[in-house]
Amino acid sequence: MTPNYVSLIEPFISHSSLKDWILEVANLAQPDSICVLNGSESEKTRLEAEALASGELVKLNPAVLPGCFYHRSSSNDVARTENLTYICAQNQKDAGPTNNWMDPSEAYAKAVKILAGSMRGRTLYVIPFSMGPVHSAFSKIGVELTDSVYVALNMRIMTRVGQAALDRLGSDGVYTKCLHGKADLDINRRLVLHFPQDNAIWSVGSGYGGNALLGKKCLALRIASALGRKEGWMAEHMLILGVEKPDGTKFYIAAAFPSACGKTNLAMLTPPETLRKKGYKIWTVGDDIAWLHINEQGGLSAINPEAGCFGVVSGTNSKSNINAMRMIGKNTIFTNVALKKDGTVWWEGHDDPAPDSALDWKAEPWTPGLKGVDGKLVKAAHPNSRFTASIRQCPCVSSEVDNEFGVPISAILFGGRRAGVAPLVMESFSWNHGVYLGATMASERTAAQTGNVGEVRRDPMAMLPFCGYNMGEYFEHWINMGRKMQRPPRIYHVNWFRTDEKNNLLWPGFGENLRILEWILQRCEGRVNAIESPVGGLPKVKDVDLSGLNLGPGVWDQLFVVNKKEWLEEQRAQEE
Ligand code: GTP
Ligand code: SPV
Ligand code: MN
Repeated sequence: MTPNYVSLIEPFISHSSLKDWILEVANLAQPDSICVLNGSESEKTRLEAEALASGELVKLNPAVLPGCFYHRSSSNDVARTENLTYICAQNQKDAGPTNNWMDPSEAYAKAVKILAGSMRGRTLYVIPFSMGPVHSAFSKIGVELTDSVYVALNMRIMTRVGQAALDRLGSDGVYTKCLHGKADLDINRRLVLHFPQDNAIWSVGSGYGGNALLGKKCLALRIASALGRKEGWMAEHMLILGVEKPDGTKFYIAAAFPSACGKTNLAMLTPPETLRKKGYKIWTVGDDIAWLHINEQGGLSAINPEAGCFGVVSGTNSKSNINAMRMIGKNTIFTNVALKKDGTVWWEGHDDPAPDSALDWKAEPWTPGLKGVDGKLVKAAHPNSRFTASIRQCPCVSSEVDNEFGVPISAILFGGRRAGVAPLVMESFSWNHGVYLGATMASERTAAQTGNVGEVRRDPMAMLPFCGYNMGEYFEHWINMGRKMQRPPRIYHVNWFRTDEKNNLLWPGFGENLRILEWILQRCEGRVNAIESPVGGLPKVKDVDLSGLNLGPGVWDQLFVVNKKEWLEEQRAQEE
Protein backbone atom coordinates (compact mmCIF):
# COMPACT_ATOMS: atom_id res chain seq x y z
CA MET A 1 0.00 0.00 0.00
CA THR A 2 1.27 3.47 -0.86
CA PRO A 3 1.98 5.48 2.27
CA ASN A 4 0.41 8.89 2.77
CA TYR A 5 3.25 10.99 1.38
CA VAL A 6 1.61 14.31 2.28
CA SER A 7 1.57 13.47 5.97
CA LEU A 8 5.25 12.45 5.83
CA ILE A 9 6.45 15.84 4.57
CA GLU A 10 3.76 18.22 5.84
CA PRO A 11 5.37 18.82 9.27
CA PHE A 12 8.78 19.71 7.77
CA ILE A 13 8.24 21.56 4.48
CA SER A 14 6.47 24.91 4.26
CA HIS A 15 7.67 25.86 0.76
CA SER A 16 4.64 25.04 -1.37
CA SER A 17 6.27 24.35 -4.74
CA LEU A 18 8.95 22.24 -2.99
CA LYS A 19 6.17 20.22 -1.38
CA ASP A 20 4.53 19.70 -4.77
CA TRP A 21 7.81 18.59 -6.32
CA ILE A 22 8.56 16.06 -3.55
CA LEU A 23 5.07 14.61 -3.94
CA GLU A 24 5.45 14.42 -7.71
CA VAL A 25 8.71 12.46 -7.34
CA ALA A 26 7.28 10.22 -4.61
CA ASN A 27 4.24 9.39 -6.71
CA LEU A 28 6.52 8.50 -9.61
CA ALA A 29 9.19 6.48 -7.76
CA GLN A 30 6.90 5.02 -5.05
CA PRO A 31 9.22 4.94 -2.02
CA ASP A 32 8.05 3.15 1.13
CA SER A 33 8.90 6.17 3.21
CA ILE A 34 10.12 9.77 3.06
CA CYS A 35 12.70 11.26 5.41
CA VAL A 36 13.41 15.01 5.47
CA LEU A 37 16.96 15.70 6.73
CA ASN A 38 17.44 18.36 9.39
CA GLY A 39 21.21 18.06 9.75
CA SER A 40 21.22 17.04 13.43
CA GLU A 41 23.69 14.67 15.12
CA SER A 42 20.96 12.24 16.13
CA GLU A 43 19.86 12.06 12.52
CA LYS A 44 23.43 11.14 11.53
CA THR A 45 23.45 8.25 13.99
CA ARG A 46 20.09 7.07 12.67
CA LEU A 47 21.21 7.21 9.02
CA GLU A 48 24.41 5.35 9.87
CA ALA A 49 22.41 2.62 11.56
CA GLU A 50 20.23 2.29 8.45
CA ALA A 51 23.29 2.07 6.20
CA LEU A 52 24.90 -0.56 8.45
CA ALA A 53 21.71 -2.61 8.48
CA SER A 54 21.41 -2.56 4.68
CA GLY A 55 25.11 -3.31 4.21
CA GLU A 56 25.77 -0.06 2.33
CA LEU A 57 28.27 0.89 5.01
CA VAL A 58 30.63 -1.15 7.16
CA LYS A 59 31.72 0.32 10.48
CA LEU A 60 35.52 0.60 10.71
CA ASN A 61 37.57 -0.18 13.81
CA PRO A 62 36.64 2.64 16.21
CA ALA A 63 39.87 2.31 18.20
CA VAL A 64 41.90 3.25 15.10
CA LEU A 65 39.39 5.10 12.91
CA PRO A 66 36.70 6.59 15.17
CA GLY A 67 33.49 7.54 13.40
CA CYS A 68 34.71 6.06 10.11
CA PHE A 69 32.79 3.92 7.62
CA TYR A 70 33.57 1.84 4.58
CA HIS A 71 31.61 1.67 1.33
CA ARG A 72 31.97 -0.21 -1.95
CA SER A 73 30.21 1.04 -5.03
CA SER A 74 29.25 -1.42 -7.71
CA SER A 75 32.25 -2.37 -9.85
CA ASN A 76 30.98 -0.65 -13.02
CA ASP A 77 30.21 2.50 -11.05
CA VAL A 78 33.55 3.85 -9.79
CA ALA A 79 34.06 7.15 -11.64
CA ARG A 80 32.08 9.87 -13.34
CA THR A 81 30.63 8.68 -16.65
CA GLU A 82 31.11 11.64 -18.95
CA ASN A 83 29.64 9.78 -21.92
CA LEU A 84 26.31 9.47 -20.04
CA THR A 85 26.30 13.09 -18.85
CA TYR A 86 24.10 15.52 -20.78
CA ILE A 87 23.31 19.22 -20.89
CA CYS A 88 19.63 19.23 -21.83
CA ALA A 89 19.33 22.85 -22.92
CA GLN A 90 16.30 23.79 -25.00
CA ASN A 91 18.55 24.39 -28.03
CA GLN A 92 21.47 22.14 -28.86
CA LYS A 93 23.71 25.12 -29.63
CA ASP A 94 23.40 26.26 -26.00
CA ALA A 95 25.11 23.03 -24.87
CA GLY A 96 27.91 23.80 -27.32
CA PRO A 97 30.27 21.54 -29.22
CA THR A 98 31.95 19.92 -26.18
CA ASN A 99 28.89 18.70 -24.26
CA ASN A 100 26.56 15.79 -24.91
CA TRP A 101 23.10 17.17 -25.58
CA MET A 102 19.65 15.66 -25.34
CA ASP A 103 16.31 17.29 -26.01
CA PRO A 104 14.83 18.08 -22.56
CA SER A 105 11.49 16.36 -23.15
CA GLU A 106 13.23 13.25 -24.44
CA ALA A 107 15.61 13.32 -21.45
CA TYR A 108 12.80 13.65 -18.90
CA ALA A 109 10.87 10.86 -20.61
CA LYS A 110 13.85 8.49 -20.55
CA ALA A 111 14.58 9.18 -16.88
CA VAL A 112 10.91 8.88 -15.89
CA LYS A 113 10.84 5.38 -17.39
CA ILE A 114 13.82 4.33 -15.30
CA LEU A 115 12.61 6.01 -12.11
CA ALA A 116 9.01 4.80 -12.22
CA GLY A 117 8.45 2.56 -9.21
CA SER A 118 12.22 2.31 -8.67
CA MET A 119 12.10 3.35 -4.99
CA ARG A 120 9.71 0.63 -3.83
CA GLY A 121 11.07 -0.88 -0.64
CA ARG A 122 13.35 2.14 -0.18
CA THR A 123 13.32 5.45 1.66
CA LEU A 124 13.30 8.76 -0.21
CA TYR A 125 15.65 11.16 1.56
CA VAL A 126 14.92 14.87 1.15
CA ILE A 127 18.18 16.81 1.57
CA PRO A 128 17.95 20.60 1.76
CA PHE A 129 21.46 22.04 1.39
CA SER A 130 23.36 25.25 0.88
CA MET A 131 26.33 25.53 -1.45
CA GLY A 132 28.38 28.19 0.31
CA PRO A 133 27.93 29.68 3.79
CA VAL A 134 24.18 29.67 4.44
CA HIS A 135 23.93 33.44 4.87
CA SER A 136 26.25 34.45 2.04
CA ALA A 137 24.75 36.43 -0.84
CA PHE A 138 26.92 34.28 -3.14
CA SER A 139 25.53 30.94 -1.95
CA LYS A 140 22.86 28.85 -3.67
CA ILE A 141 20.29 26.51 -2.17
CA GLY A 142 19.58 23.05 -3.54
CA VAL A 143 17.32 20.19 -2.52
CA GLU A 144 18.44 16.66 -3.38
CA LEU A 145 15.92 13.84 -3.42
CA THR A 146 17.69 10.49 -3.29
CA ASP A 147 17.05 6.85 -2.44
CA SER A 148 20.68 6.37 -1.33
CA VAL A 149 21.55 6.62 2.35
CA TYR A 150 25.22 6.71 1.28
CA VAL A 151 24.47 9.85 -0.72
CA ALA A 152 22.57 11.34 2.25
CA LEU A 153 25.53 10.76 4.59
CA ASN A 154 28.02 12.11 2.05
CA MET A 155 25.93 15.20 1.36
CA ARG A 156 25.89 15.92 5.10
CA ILE A 157 29.69 16.14 4.97
CA MET A 158 30.10 17.80 1.58
CA THR A 159 27.47 20.53 1.96
CA ARG A 160 25.66 22.49 4.67
CA VAL A 161 22.60 20.30 5.10
CA GLY A 162 19.41 20.82 7.06
CA GLN A 163 17.08 23.30 8.65
CA ALA A 164 19.23 26.39 8.04
CA ALA A 165 19.04 25.76 4.29
CA LEU A 166 15.24 25.32 4.50
CA ASP A 167 14.97 28.49 6.55
CA ARG A 168 16.92 30.43 3.96
CA LEU A 169 14.55 29.09 1.31
CA GLY A 170 11.53 30.37 3.20
CA SER A 171 8.14 29.75 1.60
CA ASP A 172 8.99 30.75 -1.96
CA GLY A 173 12.80 30.86 -2.37
CA VAL A 174 14.65 29.67 -5.48
CA TYR A 175 16.44 26.32 -5.33
CA THR A 176 18.01 23.77 -7.66
CA LYS A 177 15.93 20.61 -7.97
CA CYS A 178 18.36 17.70 -7.65
CA LEU A 179 16.76 14.31 -8.22
CA HIS A 180 18.88 11.21 -7.74
CA GLY A 181 17.70 7.60 -8.04
CA LYS A 182 19.95 4.56 -7.90
CA ALA A 183 17.37 2.53 -9.86
CA ASP A 184 19.15 -0.79 -10.54
CA LEU A 185 22.68 0.68 -10.94
CA ASP A 186 22.67 -0.65 -14.50
CA ILE A 187 25.18 1.19 -16.68
CA ASN A 188 22.78 0.82 -19.60
CA ARG A 189 20.11 2.63 -17.62
CA ARG A 190 22.33 5.40 -16.28
CA LEU A 191 21.92 9.09 -17.14
CA VAL A 192 23.20 12.31 -15.57
CA LEU A 193 20.96 15.05 -16.94
CA HIS A 194 21.15 18.82 -16.48
CA PHE A 195 18.28 21.17 -17.31
CA PRO A 196 19.68 24.71 -16.98
CA GLN A 197 16.40 26.37 -18.01
CA ASP A 198 14.56 24.48 -15.23
CA ASN A 199 17.37 24.83 -12.66
CA ALA A 200 17.17 21.04 -12.35
CA ILE A 201 19.39 17.96 -12.31
CA TRP A 202 18.19 14.37 -12.75
CA SER A 203 20.65 11.56 -12.17
CA VAL A 204 19.66 7.90 -12.44
CA GLY A 205 21.45 4.57 -12.30
CA SER A 206 24.67 5.54 -10.49
CA GLY A 207 25.57 5.74 -6.82
CA TYR A 208 29.03 7.20 -7.16
CA GLY A 209 30.70 10.53 -6.44
CA GLY A 210 30.16 13.26 -8.98
CA ASN A 211 27.29 11.29 -10.56
CA ALA A 212 25.31 11.11 -7.32
CA LEU A 213 26.40 13.84 -4.87
CA LEU A 214 24.51 16.37 -6.94
CA GLY A 215 25.65 19.47 -5.06
CA LYS A 216 29.17 18.92 -6.32
CA LYS A 217 29.92 18.79 -10.06
CA CYS A 218 26.29 18.91 -11.24
CA LEU A 219 25.11 21.93 -9.25
CA ALA A 220 28.28 23.75 -8.15
CA LEU A 221 29.87 23.53 -11.61
CA ARG A 222 27.49 22.67 -14.47
CA ILE A 223 24.36 24.49 -13.32
CA ALA A 224 26.35 27.20 -11.49
CA SER A 225 28.61 27.96 -14.46
CA ALA A 226 25.53 28.70 -16.57
CA LEU A 227 24.02 30.80 -13.76
CA GLY A 228 27.33 32.61 -13.30
CA ARG A 229 27.40 33.66 -16.92
CA LYS A 230 23.91 35.11 -16.61
CA GLU A 231 24.59 36.77 -13.27
CA GLY A 232 28.16 37.98 -13.88
CA TRP A 233 30.28 35.59 -11.77
CA MET A 234 32.21 32.37 -12.37
CA ALA A 235 31.97 28.78 -11.10
CA GLU A 236 35.29 27.02 -11.57
CA HIS A 237 36.99 23.65 -10.94
CA MET A 238 39.54 25.30 -8.64
CA LEU A 239 41.12 24.82 -5.25
CA ILE A 240 41.55 27.88 -3.04
CA LEU A 241 44.55 28.18 -0.75
CA GLY A 242 45.93 30.86 1.50
CA VAL A 243 49.68 31.43 1.69
CA GLU A 244 50.79 33.21 4.86
CA LYS A 245 54.10 34.95 4.32
CA PRO A 246 56.78 35.30 7.00
CA ASP A 247 55.55 38.85 7.75
CA GLY A 248 52.08 37.48 8.53
CA THR A 249 50.33 38.80 5.42
CA LYS A 250 48.03 36.31 3.67
CA PHE A 251 47.58 35.88 -0.06
CA TYR A 252 45.05 33.63 -1.75
CA ILE A 253 45.56 31.58 -4.89
CA ALA A 254 42.98 29.68 -6.95
CA ALA A 255 44.13 26.83 -9.16
CA ALA A 256 42.37 24.76 -11.82
CA PHE A 257 43.83 21.33 -12.54
CA PRO A 258 41.86 18.50 -14.16
CA SER A 259 40.47 15.69 -11.98
CA ALA A 260 43.17 13.73 -10.13
CA CYS A 261 45.89 16.22 -11.08
CA GLY A 262 46.75 17.66 -7.69
CA LYS A 263 44.14 20.15 -6.40
CA THR A 264 43.60 18.51 -3.00
CA ASN A 265 47.36 18.09 -2.60
CA LEU A 266 48.20 21.71 -3.42
CA ALA A 267 45.30 23.04 -1.33
CA MET A 268 46.78 21.56 1.86
CA LEU A 269 50.47 21.35 1.05
CA THR A 270 53.10 21.09 3.76
CA PRO A 271 55.84 23.72 3.29
CA PRO A 272 59.31 22.26 2.77
CA GLU A 273 61.61 22.62 5.79
CA THR A 274 63.49 25.70 4.52
CA LEU A 275 60.32 27.65 3.70
CA ARG A 276 58.67 26.58 6.94
CA LYS A 277 61.67 27.93 8.83
CA LYS A 278 61.39 31.22 6.93
CA GLY A 279 57.84 31.41 8.34
CA TYR A 280 55.55 30.26 5.53
CA LYS A 281 52.17 28.74 6.42
CA ILE A 282 49.41 27.30 4.26
CA TRP A 283 45.68 27.70 4.93
CA THR A 284 43.13 25.61 3.03
CA VAL A 285 39.91 27.26 1.87
CA GLY A 286 38.78 24.71 -0.74
CA ASP A 287 40.10 21.70 -2.65
CA ASP A 288 37.86 21.35 -5.72
CA ILE A 289 35.45 24.17 -6.55
CA ALA A 290 35.57 27.96 -6.37
CA TRP A 291 32.81 30.48 -6.99
CA LEU A 292 34.41 33.77 -8.01
CA HIS A 293 32.86 37.22 -8.03
CA ILE A 294 34.13 40.73 -8.63
CA ASN A 295 34.76 42.47 -5.30
CA GLU A 296 34.60 46.12 -4.26
CA GLN A 297 38.31 46.56 -4.98
CA GLY A 298 37.79 45.59 -8.63
CA GLY A 299 39.49 42.24 -8.13
CA LEU A 300 38.16 38.70 -7.76
CA SER A 301 37.06 37.07 -4.51
CA ALA A 302 36.29 33.38 -4.06
CA ILE A 303 34.07 31.28 -1.83
CA ASN A 304 34.28 27.51 -1.56
CA PRO A 305 30.70 26.30 -2.11
CA GLU A 306 31.51 22.95 -0.47
CA ALA A 307 31.97 22.02 3.19
CA GLY A 308 33.94 18.81 2.74
CA CYS A 309 36.51 17.04 0.61
CA PHE A 310 35.73 14.07 -1.67
CA GLY A 311 39.37 13.34 -2.33
CA VAL A 312 41.44 10.70 -4.12
CA VAL A 313 42.65 8.17 -1.51
CA SER A 314 45.02 6.16 -3.66
CA GLY A 315 48.57 7.48 -3.26
CA THR A 316 47.72 9.56 -0.19
CA ASN A 317 50.22 9.11 2.65
CA SER A 318 51.93 11.17 5.32
CA LYS A 319 54.78 12.05 2.95
CA SER A 320 52.60 13.23 0.06
CA ASN A 321 49.82 14.83 2.15
CA ILE A 322 50.08 14.67 5.94
CA ASN A 323 47.21 17.13 6.35
CA ALA A 324 44.87 14.90 4.37
CA MET A 325 46.01 11.89 6.41
CA ARG A 326 45.11 13.75 9.62
CA MET A 327 41.85 14.98 8.12
CA ILE A 328 40.75 11.41 7.34
CA GLY A 329 41.71 9.87 10.68
CA LYS A 330 38.14 10.20 12.01
CA ASN A 331 34.52 10.75 10.86
CA THR A 332 35.42 9.75 7.31
CA ILE A 333 33.68 7.63 4.68
CA PHE A 334 36.12 5.54 2.63
CA THR A 335 34.87 4.37 -0.77
CA ASN A 336 36.46 1.56 -2.84
CA VAL A 337 39.65 1.05 -0.81
CA ALA A 338 40.76 -2.34 0.60
CA LEU A 339 39.27 -3.60 3.86
CA LYS A 340 41.65 -5.27 6.32
CA LYS A 341 40.79 -8.02 8.78
CA ASP A 342 41.26 -5.68 11.74
CA GLY A 343 38.53 -3.36 10.46
CA THR A 344 40.93 -0.76 9.07
CA VAL A 345 41.58 0.23 5.48
CA TRP A 346 44.52 0.15 3.07
CA TRP A 347 45.32 1.44 -0.38
CA GLU A 348 48.25 1.53 -2.77
CA GLY A 349 50.65 4.21 -1.53
CA HIS A 350 49.49 3.94 2.12
CA ASP A 351 52.10 4.56 4.86
CA ASP A 352 51.67 1.01 6.13
CA PRO A 353 53.10 -1.92 4.17
CA ALA A 354 50.58 -4.01 2.25
CA PRO A 355 48.63 -6.33 4.52
CA ASP A 356 49.19 -10.10 4.14
CA SER A 357 45.59 -10.37 3.08
CA ALA A 358 42.54 -8.15 2.71
CA LEU A 359 39.32 -7.82 0.80
CA ASP A 360 39.84 -5.61 -2.23
CA TRP A 361 37.49 -2.88 -3.45
CA LYS A 362 35.39 -5.53 -5.22
CA ALA A 363 35.15 -7.59 -2.00
CA GLU A 364 37.45 -10.26 -3.47
CA PRO A 365 40.22 -11.83 -1.36
CA TRP A 366 43.47 -10.00 -2.07
CA THR A 367 47.12 -10.74 -1.28
CA PRO A 368 50.21 -8.70 -2.23
CA GLY A 369 51.47 -9.59 -5.72
CA LEU A 370 48.13 -11.08 -6.76
CA LYS A 371 47.80 -11.17 -10.54
CA GLY A 372 44.63 -11.13 -12.59
CA VAL A 373 43.79 -13.31 -15.61
CA ASP A 374 45.50 -10.68 -17.80
CA GLY A 375 48.75 -11.24 -15.85
CA LYS A 376 48.67 -7.70 -14.42
CA LEU A 377 48.94 -6.91 -10.71
CA VAL A 378 45.52 -6.61 -9.09
CA LYS A 379 45.07 -3.37 -7.14
CA ALA A 380 43.63 -3.64 -3.64
CA ALA A 381 42.06 -0.17 -3.87
CA HIS A 382 40.54 1.33 -7.00
CA PRO A 383 42.80 4.12 -8.39
CA ASN A 384 39.80 6.47 -8.05
CA SER A 385 38.98 5.36 -4.50
CA ARG A 386 37.85 8.34 -2.43
CA PHE A 387 37.52 9.71 1.09
CA THR A 388 34.74 11.99 2.28
CA ALA A 389 35.70 14.21 5.21
CA SER A 390 34.70 17.61 6.56
CA ILE A 391 37.16 20.32 5.56
CA ARG A 392 37.01 21.44 9.20
CA GLN A 393 39.01 18.36 10.10
CA CYS A 394 41.91 19.54 7.96
CA PRO A 395 44.62 20.72 10.39
CA CYS A 396 45.37 23.72 8.17
CA VAL A 397 41.77 24.72 7.44
CA SER A 398 41.52 28.47 6.86
CA SER A 399 39.59 30.63 9.30
CA GLU A 400 37.96 32.11 6.18
CA VAL A 401 36.01 28.99 5.06
CA ASP A 402 32.80 30.49 6.36
CA ASN A 403 33.52 34.07 5.28
CA GLU A 404 30.39 35.11 3.42
CA PHE A 405 32.35 37.51 1.17
CA GLY A 406 35.07 35.00 0.28
CA VAL A 407 38.80 35.65 0.03
CA PRO A 408 40.55 37.99 -2.45
CA ILE A 409 42.45 36.09 -5.15
CA SER A 410 45.95 37.31 -6.08
CA ALA A 411 46.73 34.70 -8.72
CA ILE A 412 44.97 32.04 -10.79
CA LEU A 413 46.86 28.90 -11.81
CA PHE A 414 46.05 26.55 -14.66
CA GLY A 415 47.86 23.28 -15.10
CA GLY A 416 47.69 19.72 -16.29
CA ARG A 417 49.75 16.57 -16.51
CA ARG A 418 52.16 17.06 -19.38
CA ALA A 419 55.21 14.82 -19.75
CA GLY A 420 56.66 17.38 -22.15
CA VAL A 421 56.22 20.78 -23.78
CA ALA A 422 54.84 22.88 -20.87
CA PRO A 423 57.44 24.40 -18.53
CA LEU A 424 57.23 24.13 -14.73
CA VAL A 425 55.68 27.58 -14.55
CA MET A 426 54.96 30.42 -16.96
CA GLU A 427 53.25 33.74 -16.46
CA SER A 428 50.70 35.12 -18.90
CA PHE A 429 51.39 38.50 -20.48
CA SER A 430 47.85 39.73 -19.79
CA TRP A 431 44.42 38.55 -18.60
CA ASN A 432 43.43 37.60 -22.13
CA HIS A 433 46.66 35.71 -22.71
CA GLY A 434 45.97 33.94 -19.40
CA VAL A 435 42.51 33.02 -20.66
CA TYR A 436 44.20 31.59 -23.75
CA LEU A 437 46.57 29.52 -21.58
CA GLY A 438 43.58 28.14 -19.69
CA ALA A 439 41.53 27.58 -22.82
CA THR A 440 44.30 25.55 -24.48
CA MET A 441 45.25 23.53 -21.41
CA ALA A 442 45.89 19.85 -21.99
CA SER A 443 46.34 16.91 -19.67
CA GLU A 444 46.79 13.17 -19.69
CA ARG A 445 43.61 11.28 -18.79
CA THR A 446 43.39 9.93 -15.20
CA ALA A 447 41.26 7.36 -13.38
CA ALA A 448 38.74 9.99 -12.23
CA GLN A 449 36.74 9.51 -15.41
CA THR A 450 36.10 6.37 -17.44
CA GLY A 451 38.23 6.06 -20.58
CA ASN A 452 41.86 5.39 -21.60
CA VAL A 453 44.20 6.51 -18.83
CA GLY A 454 47.22 8.43 -20.16
CA GLU A 455 45.76 9.79 -23.40
CA VAL A 456 46.36 13.55 -23.81
CA ARG A 457 43.21 15.56 -24.13
CA ARG A 458 42.48 19.28 -24.20
CA ASP A 459 40.69 20.28 -21.03
CA PRO A 460 39.99 24.02 -21.08
CA MET A 461 40.28 25.48 -17.56
CA ALA A 462 39.86 21.86 -16.30
CA MET A 463 36.17 22.46 -17.12
CA LEU A 464 35.69 20.24 -20.18
CA PRO A 465 33.47 17.79 -18.23
CA PHE A 466 31.88 20.51 -16.08
CA CYS A 467 30.97 23.53 -18.21
CA GLY A 468 27.17 23.64 -18.29
CA TYR A 469 26.85 25.66 -21.49
CA ASN A 470 28.57 26.50 -24.77
CA MET A 471 32.36 26.43 -24.28
CA GLY A 472 32.77 29.28 -26.78
CA GLU A 473 30.47 31.47 -24.70
CA TYR A 474 32.38 30.34 -21.61
CA PHE A 475 35.64 31.72 -23.07
CA GLU A 476 33.77 34.92 -23.95
CA HIS A 477 32.55 35.16 -20.36
CA TRP A 478 36.13 34.89 -19.08
CA ILE A 479 37.22 37.70 -21.41
CA ASN A 480 34.25 39.84 -20.32
CA MET A 481 35.02 39.26 -16.64
CA GLY A 482 38.56 40.52 -17.30
CA ARG A 483 37.17 43.69 -18.89
CA LYS A 484 35.08 44.41 -15.80
CA MET A 485 37.99 44.25 -13.36
CA GLN A 486 40.38 47.07 -12.52
CA ARG A 487 42.60 44.63 -10.62
CA PRO A 488 42.29 41.18 -12.18
CA PRO A 489 44.43 38.41 -10.66
CA ARG A 490 47.53 37.41 -12.60
CA ILE A 491 47.23 34.14 -14.48
CA TYR A 492 49.89 31.38 -14.54
CA HIS A 493 50.30 27.97 -16.16
CA VAL A 494 52.08 25.27 -14.14
CA ASN A 495 53.15 21.71 -14.89
CA TRP A 496 54.37 19.58 -11.98
CA PHE A 497 54.56 16.51 -14.21
CA ARG A 498 57.33 17.09 -16.75
CA THR A 499 59.59 14.07 -17.26
CA ASP A 500 63.06 13.34 -18.66
CA GLU A 501 63.83 10.97 -21.56
CA LYS A 502 63.60 8.02 -19.15
CA ASN A 503 60.12 9.06 -17.97
CA ASN A 504 61.34 10.13 -14.55
CA LEU A 505 59.55 13.14 -13.06
CA LEU A 506 61.88 16.16 -13.14
CA TRP A 507 60.16 18.06 -10.33
CA PRO A 508 59.51 16.59 -6.84
CA GLY A 509 56.12 18.31 -6.60
CA PHE A 510 53.78 18.25 -3.57
CA GLY A 511 55.08 20.55 -0.77
CA GLU A 512 57.98 21.71 -2.95
CA ASN A 513 55.42 23.43 -5.19
CA LEU A 514 55.35 26.21 -2.57
CA ARG A 515 58.69 27.38 -3.98
CA ILE A 516 56.87 28.22 -7.21
CA LEU A 517 53.93 29.81 -5.35
CA GLU A 518 56.46 32.01 -3.51
CA TRP A 519 57.83 33.22 -6.86
CA ILE A 520 54.30 33.84 -8.14
CA LEU A 521 53.45 35.98 -5.10
CA GLN A 522 56.69 37.92 -5.50
CA ARG A 523 55.63 38.63 -9.08
CA CYS A 524 52.18 39.71 -7.92
CA GLU A 525 53.80 42.16 -5.54
CA GLY A 526 56.13 43.42 -8.28
CA ARG A 527 59.27 42.42 -6.38
CA VAL A 528 61.05 40.47 -9.14
CA ASN A 529 61.26 40.48 -12.95
CA ALA A 530 60.49 37.55 -15.22
CA ILE A 531 62.37 36.29 -18.28
CA GLU A 532 60.22 36.93 -21.32
CA SER A 533 59.99 33.76 -23.42
CA PRO A 534 57.82 33.43 -26.56
CA VAL A 535 55.22 31.45 -24.54
CA GLY A 536 55.15 33.43 -21.29
CA GLY A 537 57.18 34.89 -18.43
CA LEU A 538 59.61 32.45 -16.80
CA PRO A 539 61.37 32.78 -13.42
CA LYS A 540 65.02 33.65 -13.09
CA VAL A 541 66.65 30.86 -11.09
CA LYS A 542 68.01 33.39 -8.57
CA ASP A 543 64.45 34.48 -7.73
CA VAL A 544 63.27 31.01 -6.70
CA ASP A 545 64.23 29.63 -3.29
CA LEU A 546 65.62 26.19 -4.12
CA SER A 547 67.52 25.79 -0.82
CA GLY A 548 67.52 22.27 0.57
CA LEU A 549 66.02 20.84 -2.61
CA ASN A 550 69.11 19.27 -4.27
CA LEU A 551 67.81 19.29 -7.84
CA GLY A 552 70.21 17.33 -10.07
CA PRO A 553 72.57 19.19 -12.42
CA GLY A 554 70.74 20.69 -15.39
CA VAL A 555 67.30 19.73 -14.07
CA TRP A 556 66.11 23.31 -13.53
CA ASP A 557 66.98 24.18 -17.13
CA GLN A 558 65.27 21.02 -18.39
CA LEU A 559 62.10 22.05 -16.56
CA PHE A 560 62.02 25.28 -18.56
CA VAL A 561 63.02 24.13 -22.03
CA VAL A 562 60.75 25.82 -24.58
CA ASN A 563 61.34 23.76 -27.69
CA LYS A 564 60.42 25.62 -30.86
CA LYS A 565 59.48 22.54 -32.87
CA GLU A 566 57.32 21.13 -30.04
CA TRP A 567 55.56 24.46 -29.54
CA LEU A 568 54.78 24.86 -33.23
CA GLU A 569 53.19 21.42 -33.10
CA GLU A 570 51.45 22.35 -29.87
CA GLN A 571 49.96 25.43 -31.50
CA ARG A 572 48.71 23.40 -34.44
CA ALA A 573 47.06 21.02 -31.95
CA GLN A 574 45.56 23.97 -30.05
CA GLU A 575 43.75 25.03 -33.21
CA GLU A 576 41.48 22.01 -32.83
P1 GTP B 1 39.88 15.51 -8.06
O1 GTP B 1 39.39 15.31 -6.68
O2 GTP B 1 39.59 14.36 -8.96
O3 GTP B 1 39.39 16.79 -8.68
O4 GTP B 1 41.49 15.51 -8.03
P2 GTP B 1 42.59 16.54 -7.49
O5 GTP B 1 42.90 17.52 -8.56
O6 GTP B 1 42.20 17.08 -6.17
O7 GTP B 1 43.88 15.61 -7.36
P3 GTP B 1 44.68 15.12 -6.05
O8 GTP B 1 45.27 16.25 -5.27
O9 GTP B 1 43.83 14.17 -5.31
O10 GTP B 1 45.90 14.35 -6.72
C1 GTP B 1 45.72 13.22 -7.54
C2 GTP B 1 47.00 12.48 -7.69
O11 GTP B 1 48.02 13.34 -8.22
C3 GTP B 1 47.51 11.99 -6.33
O12 GTP B 1 47.50 10.58 -6.32
C4 GTP B 1 48.93 12.49 -6.24
O13 GTP B 1 49.81 11.42 -6.03
C5 GTP B 1 49.24 13.17 -7.56
N1 GTP B 1 49.86 14.49 -7.31
C6 GTP B 1 49.32 15.52 -6.65
N2 GTP B 1 50.17 16.58 -6.60
C7 GTP B 1 51.29 16.18 -7.23
C8 GTP B 1 52.54 16.81 -7.52
O14 GTP B 1 52.79 17.97 -7.19
N3 GTP B 1 53.46 16.08 -8.22
C9 GTP B 1 53.20 14.80 -8.61
N4 GTP B 1 54.15 14.16 -9.27
N5 GTP B 1 52.04 14.18 -8.36
C10 GTP B 1 51.10 14.85 -7.69
C1 SPV C 1 36.53 14.92 -9.98
O1 SPV C 1 36.43 13.91 -10.69
O2 SPV C 1 36.96 16.01 -10.43
C2 SPV C 1 36.18 14.85 -8.55
C3 SPV C 1 35.50 13.66 -8.07
O3 SPV C 1 36.43 15.79 -7.81
S1 SPV C 1 33.81 13.62 -8.47
O4 SPV C 1 33.06 14.07 -7.31
O5 SPV C 1 33.46 12.24 -8.80
O6 SPV C 1 33.55 14.51 -9.57
MN1 MN D 1 37.41 17.55 -8.99
